[in-house]
Amino acid sequence: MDDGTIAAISTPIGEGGIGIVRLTGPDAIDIAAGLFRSTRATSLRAVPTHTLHYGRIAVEDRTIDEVLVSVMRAPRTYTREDVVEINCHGGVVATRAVLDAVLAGGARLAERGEFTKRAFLNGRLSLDQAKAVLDVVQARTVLGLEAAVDRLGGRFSTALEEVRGGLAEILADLEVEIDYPDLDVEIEAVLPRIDALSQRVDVILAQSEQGRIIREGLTISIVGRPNVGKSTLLNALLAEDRAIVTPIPGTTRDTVEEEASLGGIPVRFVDTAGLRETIDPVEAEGVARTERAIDRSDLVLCLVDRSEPLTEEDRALLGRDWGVPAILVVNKTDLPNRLEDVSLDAQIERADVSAMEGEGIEELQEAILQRLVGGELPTRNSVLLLDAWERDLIRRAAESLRRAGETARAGHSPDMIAEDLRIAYRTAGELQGIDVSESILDAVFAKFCVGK
Ligand SMILES: Nc1nc2c(ncn2[C@@H]2O[C@H](COP(=O)(O)OP(=O)(O)OP(=O)(O)O)[C@@H](O)[C@H]2O)c(=O)[nH]1
Ligand SMILES: [Mg+2]
Repeated sequence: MDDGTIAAISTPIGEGGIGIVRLTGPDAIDIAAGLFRSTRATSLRAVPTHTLHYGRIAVEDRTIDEVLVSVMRAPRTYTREDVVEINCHGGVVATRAVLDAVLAGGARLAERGEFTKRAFLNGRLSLDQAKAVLDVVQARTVLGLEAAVDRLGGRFSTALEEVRGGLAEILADLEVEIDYPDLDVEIEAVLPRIDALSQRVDVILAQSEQGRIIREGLTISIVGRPNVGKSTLLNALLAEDRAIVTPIPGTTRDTVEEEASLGGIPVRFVDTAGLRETIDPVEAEGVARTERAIDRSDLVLCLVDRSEPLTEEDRALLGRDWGVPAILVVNKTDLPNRLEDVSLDAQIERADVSAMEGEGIEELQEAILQRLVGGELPTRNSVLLLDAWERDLIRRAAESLRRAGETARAGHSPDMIAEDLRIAYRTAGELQGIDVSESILDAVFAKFCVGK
């Protein structure tokens, strides 16, 4: 590992209240001290740890910015190295100039996630926790944030530790049986223990599936012929005046997307251009985009207007196979019903709303959740945020445990039972970050932004 001193701007690029240049490494304090000027006599090199100092950053006699500098000495820091944070006035130019001065002073520009990577390599964070840091930063809903904070607190590693510990105990008993068959260890007694662990891992797997939804979110498209009220419905679902609404058919030309939290799940609602045959090239492109939006949706809201009889276009939509769950939304309940008595029910679920008046919107939201997560709303305790690699390993561990249970039930030898248990044990170890390869580490930290 390159353990020189690194620096980066840790706040978002742009104008803000403050901009922070962060340094970590053996020369962090030295470099900052060389640039720091204050009316006090003490140098930053001599100040106590975890203290804040007011002054200026200057190169030779040219002042770059007025700053507050915090000095934190190893090991009680994020990276376990010496850390200095220079709080600048928020402008882009000033913050960049301070960073340039720090780099000229001997620091190297940090790579993505390098601060957190050092925290991991120096034993301050487990790999699991380092990943949780990323989830905290990228949380899209309050629930996502809570789940990430729980992971940071060690919820996943504790669960893994229990599983791995349980496996080690069973394996130890089986080894005795293998080595000393005469001792006659009760194989039957091992089976319920394997089953209990197997169930435990299945729960982790189910929780990670809910976690996947929380992390990645869901996409819902609102489709229908022109003028049925799609944009009005988008605005009602978002409780915000997001899309343009007019009485003119063909108002929405491009897809309009906005994210909202639905029961803690980040949901991206896509309002689309009304589906119809058209010769207008702009509208035609809009219709093509609608089709692409449908393709990447987890659910489709298929809208009709009840104040007019169904048109051919409506019927075509209603007869369509969406390939994903769909809900028929009958809009404009505030107007008289002119839909002839067609069997709208078919197989498709129905919700009646007045998007304009906000009537029936809550019921629609419930119907959506019912379709997407079976009404089982994810809660803080029911979600585990894992990435695809981790979910895959958990799936494999679950599979090995199931096989071990079957082998034991079939009365096979302790040797054969132990084989599958060993696989599960190794998999759990891999998940705990024991023996992770450099390439996996790089992949993890490359997802971070520079300065984190
Ligand atoms: N009375 C009543 N009018 C509605 C309702 N929802 C939408 N409208 C009206 O219907 C017209 C069309 O609404 P939009 O939301 O623009 O319809 P759209 O489906 O997005 O139309 P395009 O973008 O052209 O495809 C507007 O005049 C809305 O005010 C409703 O629930 N009740
Ligand atoms: Mg519209």
